[in-house]
Amino acid sequence: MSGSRHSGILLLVLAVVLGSAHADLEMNFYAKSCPKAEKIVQDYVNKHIPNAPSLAAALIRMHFHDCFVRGCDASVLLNFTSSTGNQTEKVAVPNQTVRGFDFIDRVKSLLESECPGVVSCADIISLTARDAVVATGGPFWKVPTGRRDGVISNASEAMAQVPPPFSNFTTLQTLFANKGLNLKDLVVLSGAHTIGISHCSSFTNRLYNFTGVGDQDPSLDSEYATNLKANKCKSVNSTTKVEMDPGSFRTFDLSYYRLVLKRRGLFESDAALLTSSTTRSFITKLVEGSLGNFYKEFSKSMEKMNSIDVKTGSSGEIRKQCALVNS
Ligand code: HEM
Ligand SMILES: *[C@@H]1O[C@H](CO)[C@@H](O)[C@H](O)[C@H]1NC(C)=O
Ligand SMILES: *[C@@H]1O[C@H](CO)[C@@H](O)[C@H](O)[C@H]1NC(C)=O
Ligand SMILES: *[C@@H]1O[C@H](CO)[C@@H](O)[C@H](O)[C@H]1NC(C)=O
Ligand SMILES: *[C@@H]1O[C@H](CO)[C@@H](O)[C@H](O)[C@H]1NC(C)=O
Ligand SMILES: *[C@@H]1O[C@H](CO)[C@@H](O)[C@H](O)[C@H]1NC(C)=O
Ligand SMILES: *[C@@H]1O[C@H](CO)[C@@H](O)[C@H](O)[C@H]1NC(C)=O
Ligand SMILES: CC(=O)N[C@H]1CO[C@H](CO)[C@@H](O)[C@@H]1O
Repeated sequence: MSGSRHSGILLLVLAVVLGSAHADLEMNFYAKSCPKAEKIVQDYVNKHIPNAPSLAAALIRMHFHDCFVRGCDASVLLNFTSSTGNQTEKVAVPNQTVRGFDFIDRVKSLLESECPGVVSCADIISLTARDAVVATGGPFWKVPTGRRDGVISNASEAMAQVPPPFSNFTTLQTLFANKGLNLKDLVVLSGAHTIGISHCSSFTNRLYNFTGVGDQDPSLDSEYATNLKANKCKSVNSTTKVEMDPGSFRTFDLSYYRLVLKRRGLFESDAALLTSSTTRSFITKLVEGSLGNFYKEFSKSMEKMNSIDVKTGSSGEIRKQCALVNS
């Protein structure tokens, strides 16, 4: 290979590296443009989450649903776009139980008063979810910023890309791999089910009519199923909400994994983590403490999740209102 061809390639590589470095997220991206931004988010969260700790669960779930569709670009917040009308991600079944939209709107208005048009809704979701989990005593993870907001939000994409609660192992593996997340990330991030609630409707098929013959899911502990039917989810269409990690649903701990091992995970997707020897062994090791510290592993996986397909540089926009694209 000739020297000049070499240097041509070198220049090309350099250009690619510099180009992408320019468009990366960075820690404290708003240091110059809105120096108080991250503090404003954190203060608001610290003021309000202690009175409404269940919102921490809602916000980290919103963050997950946002990142899994078109990247972490706040597409989950849009009410309307010109291409999809009102058939945005919010309307899709998995999003019907997403909560916390007003909380994000309130944080956004504080930031708009401080520095109009500077801080993206996508960064607000990422920061708020992290700060809310920390405010309830959960793990801390790094949130580099500089995400920009998307202008498309499509319900069909949410239906296809956010894993449904009846996912089997293969589906989970595929949907996570599509976002650059591996089996360890799948197990570790599913650990977020240590906090928060579920509507009965997300799993009553397992209790009442698993295969269409009025049967129960054999992979769910039958004593637990009987208890749920008697006390919580009294019919297949029950609108009741239940703690996913009963007794410990506000504490970010390993008890979700202990429940899964006892076949007491609420969703088929929780149970599915036992059907692969790889993921089952991750769970056993997490519980034993031999996979490393849960908070540390959770943080590593969150740092991957919060940078999925982010829009940076000049792509996307900084929305003025989180529910609407700028006109
Ligand atoms: C592995 C695939 C996953 C599936 C199939 C799944 C499914 C679900 C479902 C069906 C609910 C209950 C919704 C309701 O009925 O109200 C739920 C709740 C929740 N999920 Fe997941 N999830 C998954 C992964 C994740 C991940 C990766 C996170 C975050 C890192 C997460 C965080 C949560 C939280 C915190 C709640 C409670 C929300 C609340 O209290 O409002 N989930 N999930
Ligand atoms: C967006 O829709 C929500 C209901 O999902 C509503 O509360 C909110 O006011 C709407 N926001 C805008 C700006 O239209
Ligand atoms: C929404 O996404 C679906 C599935 O990817 C696609 O077929 C459809 O064309 C999209 N709708 C719009 C209006 O872009
Ligand atoms: C969505 O838009 C359709 C027509 O475009 C309208 O009929 C329907 O009421 C709207 N739904 C909501 C929830 O706004
Ligand atoms: C997993 O679920 C998918 C989608 O419902 C289905 O196509 C596939 O056959 C299932 N795989 C196994 C191993 O059951
Ligand atoms: C169970 O599902 C089947 C098939 O969808 C339906 O025909 C049957 O009525 C259901 N049974 C009960 C008890 O809900
Ligand atoms: C539950 O809701 C479904 C869908 O809305 C409906 O078809 C079914 O008849 C309901 N079942 C019962 C037992 O009310
Ligand atoms: C939060 C939110 O926008 N939820 C919507 C989910 O979709 C249903 C319609 O399918 C709407 O009624 C909800 O408002």
